[in-house]
Formats: sequence, C-alpha cells, structure tokens
Amino acid sequence: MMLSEIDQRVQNLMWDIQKRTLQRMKESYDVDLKTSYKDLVTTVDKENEQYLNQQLRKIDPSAQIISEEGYGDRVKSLNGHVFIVDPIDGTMNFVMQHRNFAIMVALYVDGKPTYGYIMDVMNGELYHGGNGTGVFVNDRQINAPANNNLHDSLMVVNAGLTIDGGHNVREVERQARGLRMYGSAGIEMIYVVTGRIGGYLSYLKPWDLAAGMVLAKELGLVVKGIDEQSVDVLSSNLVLVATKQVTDDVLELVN
Ligand code: 2AM
Ligand code: CA
Ligand code: CA
Ligand code: CA
Repeated sequence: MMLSEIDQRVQNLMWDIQKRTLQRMKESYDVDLKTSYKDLVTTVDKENEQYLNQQLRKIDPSAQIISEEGYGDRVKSLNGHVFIVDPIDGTMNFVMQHRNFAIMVALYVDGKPTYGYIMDVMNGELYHGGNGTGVFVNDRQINAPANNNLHDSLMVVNAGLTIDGGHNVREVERQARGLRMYGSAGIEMIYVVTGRIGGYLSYLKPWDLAAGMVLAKELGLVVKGIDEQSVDVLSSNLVLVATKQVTDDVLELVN
C-alpha cells in the first residue's frame, strides 16, 4: 500500500477514535495509579490503545507498534514501518478537566519521521501531515510559524523541571515573554507547531514525542535533545521543540 493511502486511512481512524472517546466519556470508567498519585491510567487509555493497535494492524500488517500501555510490540529497532501510539495524552487532564488531552499516532519509516497525527479530542481538531505534504488542521493547511526569539516568545516548560529548577531552566523562564503549562505534550506540541508557543522543553517518552516531532520538522522547527543534541525517538530525553531562534537562545542558557 502507498504511504499516502496509509495516511488517509490513519486520518479516518483518528476521527473514529475521537468519536469513540467522546461517547465513552459519557459512561463510567476506572482510574488506576501507575507509579504514583500523579501518574494515572484509565480504562479508556487501555481500550483506546487496544482499538488503535488493532486497526493499525489492519491498515498496515507489516508494521510494528510502540505504545504506552502495553498492547504494542517489543520494538528494538526502527527498521521498516513503525507506528508510535499514545492512546490518551494528558490522562490527568482527561480525568480532572475533561479537556486538554490528545490522542497521538505517528508513522516512522526506517527511522524517518514520516506522518504525525495529534487529535485534540474536545475541540475536534486533527493536526496531521508530514512526508513533504505540509501540516494541516483538519483540511486547512497551516504555515510555518514566525522565527521568533526567546524574548518575544511564550515558553512551555515541563512542570517537574520548573519545580526543581534543573538545567538552569529558571533563566529560560525569566527571559521568555511568558511561561505556560497545559499538561499534555500533544496539546503543547500543537501550540508550538501553530506558533502560539515559541518553544517547549520537557522530558518526553517516544509516544509523547513521535507525532509532534513529525509535524514540527515538517514546518522547519527544531527538535533537539538537551543532553545528546540529536533526538532518538526510542529513548526518553529532555527535548526542546522550538523555533530556530528560540533554540539558539535556550541552548545558550540551559546546561
Ligand atoms: P500521558 O498523559 O500520556 O502520561 C503531563 O505533563 C504530560 O507529560 C502528558 O503529556 C503526559 O503524558 C506526559 N508524561 C510523561 N511521563 C509522565 C509521567 N511519568 N507522569 C505523568 N505524566 C507524564
Ligand atoms: Ca501515562
Ligand atoms: Ca503522553
Ligand atoms: Ca498516554
């Protein structure tokens, strides 16, 4: 199957899962703790992941799947087609706020960020694109954001990092035009891609990063690991997603 055909079918799947999730929110679901009271998983996370993985396997039977809640494959290399799935990103927001959460899927081909999908469920907005086709919100193509510097940009910095103040992030926050936190890597990535935020600094797992990295790169934004510089989507890193100017400014300050 052609990549463009896979893309169309995954877009349809993202609308399917959006409708299912809205419907599911009307019923009751269990909330469990994973590592602590700050780290939740619900029945809906698990159901979404099982459904997405099952449908993705129908779309592309040869693909491997990396996903957060344990229904994926044990993927050791990015050879061939690899889907990376976050069935609910911002589970805490899903439980506490019933908004500001996303569903994310990405397709990597031989390690290359190829297609990204971020569904803002409550706003009914699918941010998608890649593979040289541009980035779209539903059917509307969006432009690359202006190359603003730190002084002229709002920044998102991961809450844990802000609290402990590591890597000299307080200086980044001081110099930025303002600081924001939304509690969903997917929503925060959407904000960088649309230029509402100049840069996003956070510890990200593969499923937090994969889709946003495709969209950010497609628009010429920079995705960089603070420690290793180049980002490996498979390993958990402190990652900066930002305009070129914000990247230069932040890299001068963080350590
Ligand atoms: P999640 O909801 O899919 O777990 C919250 O600040 C953001 O960080 C969310 O995008 C959340 O994704 C992500 N995150 C990654 N690891 C986390 C953890 N151990 N605990 C809470 N949120 C985490
Ligand atoms: Ca989680
Ligand atoms: Ca996540
Ligand atoms: Ca998740």
